[in-house]
Amino acid sequence: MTKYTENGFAKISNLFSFDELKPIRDTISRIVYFQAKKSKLEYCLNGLSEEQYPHEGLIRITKEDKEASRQIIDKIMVNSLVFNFTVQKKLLEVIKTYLHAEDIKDICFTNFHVRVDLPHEFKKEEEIFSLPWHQESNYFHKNVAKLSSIVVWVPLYECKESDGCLEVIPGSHLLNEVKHSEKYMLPEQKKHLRTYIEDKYIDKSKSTFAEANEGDVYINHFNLIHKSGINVNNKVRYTLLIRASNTNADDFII
Ligand SMILES: O=C(O)CCC(=O)C(=O)O
Ligand SMILES: [Fe+2]
Repeated sequence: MTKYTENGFAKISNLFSFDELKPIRDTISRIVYFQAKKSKLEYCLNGLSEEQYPHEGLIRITKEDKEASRQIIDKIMVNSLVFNFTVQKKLLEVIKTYLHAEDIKDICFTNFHVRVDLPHEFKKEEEIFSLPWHQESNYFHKNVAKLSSIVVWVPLYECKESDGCLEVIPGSHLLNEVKHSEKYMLPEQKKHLRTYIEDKYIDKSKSTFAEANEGDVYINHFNLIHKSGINVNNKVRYTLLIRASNTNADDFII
C-alpha cells in the first residue's frame, strides 16, 4: 500500500491461479469456435488446439474476415462470465482496500471494459484503439471520486512489454489532473476522439513498463499518467479494465 501511495500504481502478484483464469479463457475459445463456424471459417482453426483459438485462431480469422473478428471481440465484451469474474469476492476485497472503502457494499463500477489488442501487424485497428499518454480522470466524469478511484487492470494472459503492456509514469498521480489535448484517431470521419497529454509534458526518463506474469493484476490510480504499449508479438492481448469508485468518498459525483 505504501508503494501504491507513492507510485500511483501497484502490482498484485499471483492474484489469480491458472485454474481461476481458465474458465474465462475457455469461454473466449468457445466464442472464437462458434463464430468461425457461423462465418464458415472453420478452416482457420485447423491444426490448432483450443488454447490457441484466442490467439492464432483469432489472428487467422481477422486476416480472412474483419467482420467475423469484430463480432468475436464484441461477444467477448458482453459475455456473462466476464461480468461474473469481475464481481468475485476476491477482487471486490482488493478494490475495497485500494479505495479505502469501509465495505464492499460501497463500491461502484464507474466503467467496465474488455480490451482485445491484436498484434501490431494489424496496424490500422491497433492505432485506433491504442491510447496515448492520458489520465483516467480525464475520460470519466460520472459515478467517480477522482481523488481515489482506481483502474483494476487484469491481463488474462502473461503481458510483457512486447505484448503491449501499459507504460506508466510512477508518481504522476501526485500531479493531480493534467491538461489534455484532443484529437480524432479517424479525423475524416470525426471518430474515436482521444484526449491525451502532449509528449512535452511527459518525463519519459521516468516511464516504466507495467509487465505482468500470468495471474498478476495492477491497481492504477485515476490520475496515474499511462499509455498503451505496442503488441509486437503474434499473440492477442486480452485485458479486463475495471474502473471502480467508493460511493462514500467525499468527492463522489453521480
Ligand atoms: O490497456 C491498455 O492498453 C490501456 C487502456 C487504458 O488506459 C484505458 O482504457 O484507459
Ligand atoms: Fe487509461
